[in-house]
Amino acid sequence: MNPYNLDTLNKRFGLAGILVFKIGPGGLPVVEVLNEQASAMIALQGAHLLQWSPIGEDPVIWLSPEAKFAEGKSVRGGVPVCWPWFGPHEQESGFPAHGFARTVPWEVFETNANQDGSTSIGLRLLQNEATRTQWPHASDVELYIRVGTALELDLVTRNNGSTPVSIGEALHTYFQISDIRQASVLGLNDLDYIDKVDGGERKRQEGVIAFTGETDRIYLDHGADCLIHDPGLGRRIRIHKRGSHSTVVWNPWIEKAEKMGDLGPDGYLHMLCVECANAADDVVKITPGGEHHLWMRYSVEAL
Ligand code: TA6
Repeated sequence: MNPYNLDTLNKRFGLAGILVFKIGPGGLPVVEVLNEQASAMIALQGAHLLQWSPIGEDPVIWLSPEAKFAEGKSVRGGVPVCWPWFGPHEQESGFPAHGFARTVPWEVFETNANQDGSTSIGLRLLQNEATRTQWPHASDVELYIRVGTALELDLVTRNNGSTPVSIGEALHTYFQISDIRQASVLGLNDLDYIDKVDGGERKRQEGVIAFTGETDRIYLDHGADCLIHDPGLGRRIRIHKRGSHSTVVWNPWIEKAEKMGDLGPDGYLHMLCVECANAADDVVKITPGGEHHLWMRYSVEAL
């Protein structure tokens, strides 16, 4: 069922010359933003940011050339919202990996043309029988997106129930890079991480992260900035965050990418996931009536 009426959405939330609702890839409704600072595209399904490019800058967010767009299916690339768990569900193997948030409809409840020239959009997950079956807790989840020279995302979970709830979450961002073999990630040295490529072994990061094969790590107890260094594009992407205690670093490399089948030829070379998360040991407990913010800002710096 498609809960979106584009005419109504444009009447209520459209911003003339800046923000418009339209049919996007695969027939999925999207909101397109073009302001004086940047352009972006967000699918209403999953509140899934698909594209973000500051004016004059190469795209910062990677979207697979072979991404599939279909109702109820996750999209390869962009910023998938992983909620209310990260990875496989602890008890129910039949529940979707990374939770259901990224594959269900979200509704827009506010848009703003901000004084500083950026544009904000607020989206809320539309709960239904399926989501309540998988997540039988009185809660709301909203995503606030601010599109400008920097990109800000704020994933807000509210516990409306009478008992504490624990959530795992991530903004599973695919960053566009020139060549994974030249890229590196700074800011995670001396941290413990779970190495999912090596049976979940716990290890300690020494120095910068370089990439020579499949890499799938959950860095724990990390709240500081990290940087993606991309000499090929002559830039580094700064990831500044609050409310996130884990950082996930993932590149599938050649074999895994081929098995996944939706990264496109050599797609693995041009993408790198660095995800602000609360995963593994870092799941978040929210008290009754409380709320939790997973907030981050991406910005681009010349080398
Ligand atoms: O965040 C890294 C990861 O958990 C990898 O293990 C890999 O499964 C990736 O997410 C992609 O997951 P998806 O369900 O989007 O195919």
